[in-house]
Amino acid sequence: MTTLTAVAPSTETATTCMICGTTNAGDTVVCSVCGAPMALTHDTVDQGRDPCIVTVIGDSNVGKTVYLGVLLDMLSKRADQFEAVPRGAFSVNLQHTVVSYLGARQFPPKTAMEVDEWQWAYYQANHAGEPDMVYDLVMPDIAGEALAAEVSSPNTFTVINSLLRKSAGAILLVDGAMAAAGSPQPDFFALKLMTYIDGVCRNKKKKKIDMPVAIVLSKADYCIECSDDPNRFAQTNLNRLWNICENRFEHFRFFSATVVGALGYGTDEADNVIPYPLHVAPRGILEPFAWTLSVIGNR
Ligand SMILES: Nc1nc2c(ncn2[C@@H]2O[C@H](COP(=O)(O)OP(=O)(O)OP(=O)(O)O)[C@@H](O)[C@H]2O)c(=O)[nH]1
Ligand SMILES: [Mg+2]
Ligand SMILES: [Zn+2]
Repeated sequence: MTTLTAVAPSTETATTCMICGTTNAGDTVVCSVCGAPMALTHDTVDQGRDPCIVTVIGDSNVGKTVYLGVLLDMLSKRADQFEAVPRGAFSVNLQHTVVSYLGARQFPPKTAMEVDEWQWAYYQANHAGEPDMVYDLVMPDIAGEALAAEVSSPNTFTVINSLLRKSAGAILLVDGAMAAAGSPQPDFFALKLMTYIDGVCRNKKKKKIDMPVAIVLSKADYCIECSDDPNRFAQTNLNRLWNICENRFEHFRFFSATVVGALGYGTDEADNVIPYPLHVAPRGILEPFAWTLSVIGNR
């Protein structure tokens, strides 16, 4: 008869997760608690340089998963002279899921609230213009509801706090179509997130937050004013957000983005009206990312 015994991670080979601080066995691929790639810790130690974490944040249903999946796909296809190589097969999962859904004319499902269900992508990226500069890019796909919970009662999701503290830059998605329709929700949610970042990243020596934040008005296909002049749109429709950016952030810029060229509508089993992406035509996806990296590189 065989007896099975649970073996604790050996301290000799055990590795501490860079994001949440959990000790994992040496051969673990992703952290057992937060799902962060353990290669991140190994590479940081081996190469002696900090990883470049870019965090995509925003309210639930704003389009984070779709944006991130399409961005990673463009990077791995060498868009705009960027070259990105995935570190670990798990890094390809998010882009694979999003591209498969869009190819089948559907949007991907919403991200689960549980931390260990978030998909992380870890890529080594560089730009043809500066071949010596290699970015260890880490981009997790966070659930909007988890962000909302953490912002309203801090320490509900400690991983979000430590992730933002370690981030070199952030891409904040704001629903441009909802803001254009007069809803105050996008403005208030973005204001809360920026206030949260202000608290987490505050540096006593500097007056303003140094971390670059690219603010992306998503679903620009619904609303042409977002693309025409994102700054003017924000000053008019997202005035609270605009003001906190000016007051507290050293580097911020507004962009607009969309992934669809044409939408169709149908109903699900519960008779809810659902949009279907009939034609995928990404616009403005790469610009916020390229701007964020350029600010990080020049700091
Ligand atoms: N018109 C339009 N709709 C979009 C676009 N991107 C996303 N959507 C819609 O927004 C919905 C939510 O997109 P997701 O990427 O899942 O949103 P999310 O921010 O990841 O949401 P959570 O996972 O709940 O945090 C999709 O199901 C689409 O209906 C876009 O570029 N244009
Ligand atoms: Mg999502
Ligand atoms: Zn972890």
